[in-house]
Amino acid sequence: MDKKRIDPITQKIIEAIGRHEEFLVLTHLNPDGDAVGSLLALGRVLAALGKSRHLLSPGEIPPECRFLVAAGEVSPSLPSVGMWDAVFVLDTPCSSRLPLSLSGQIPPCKELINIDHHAGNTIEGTLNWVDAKASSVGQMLYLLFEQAGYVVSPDVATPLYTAILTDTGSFRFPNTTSSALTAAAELVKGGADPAAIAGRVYASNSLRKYRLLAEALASLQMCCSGRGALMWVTGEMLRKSGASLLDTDGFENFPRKIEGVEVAILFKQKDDGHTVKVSLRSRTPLVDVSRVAGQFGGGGHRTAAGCIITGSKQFVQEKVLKAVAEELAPAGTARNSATAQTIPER
Ligand SMILES: [Mn+2]
Repeated sequence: MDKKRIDPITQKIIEAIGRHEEFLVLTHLNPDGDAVGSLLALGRVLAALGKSRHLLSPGEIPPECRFLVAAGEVSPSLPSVGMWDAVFVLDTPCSSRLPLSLSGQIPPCKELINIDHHAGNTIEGTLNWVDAKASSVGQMLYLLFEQAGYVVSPDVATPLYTAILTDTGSFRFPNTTSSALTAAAELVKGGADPAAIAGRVYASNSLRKYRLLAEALASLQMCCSGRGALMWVTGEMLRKSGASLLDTDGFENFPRKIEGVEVAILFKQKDDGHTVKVSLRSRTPLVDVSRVAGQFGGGGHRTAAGCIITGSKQFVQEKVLKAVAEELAPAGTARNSATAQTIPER
């Protein structure tokens, strides 16, 4: 990447930051490391620039990201501001993924700045920077700060590094590009400590999570003629282990890591026993699981997508397996995909 080239959209965002004073920063509900890391990093840069900023809580912060958040740094409520100067929406592909406290509405603002790496982003900002080739919004913000000449301090480098680390699945997913690694390396220079961050991110499990995992692993099975694998988390397992659906983060990696598996499916039944959240992962963009999720009103990326289906366990499993089998056909198309286009995972 040519560092001297100033991208017109990032230039416009830098100018918008310069001309406004009062910012609201939003990210998606059920936040992940990219959402939390990006929210905090942008908030801290705005603070360092002497700007007034409000970081709205996107909901419960997942355990692996809690170490990033300072007390009182994100707020569950929105102050009564008639008109914000600018609202940033980060890592959020559509308004239905906005924090629940907003009821799907972005508060009135002079400027809406949409920064995302989901290809199908439908947020209509006054400024839209959507880069589906970026590993994470954390990587995009790194570029923005770098182009603006902001000095990245360790308290900004740490959440940005965490964002890239988690959205690339610890630098293992197909979105682990040289620019993602370059950004990560520069953030390490800026004070992010990879070993310390990994220690916090990957050692944050609760005992109830392992109890739930033990139950769920017993349901693991192959499907789609050995090209798929599936796993269930049922309402009964949640009750038995005392865990919640928040504790299922990373469970999709178990079916996903079985040799020869091209599509991994994690079914998560809500406590009501009637609704199932389905997480789909594909090993390669040549098998497009967002198309499968789309059939049931969901969506996502080609290699990581999800949907919610109402119905019994058996009903939901049959529907999804049929759709996955259709996506997998013709046999063999997903193999030898070294030349496939890289698509961000999350
Ligand atoms: Mn992301």
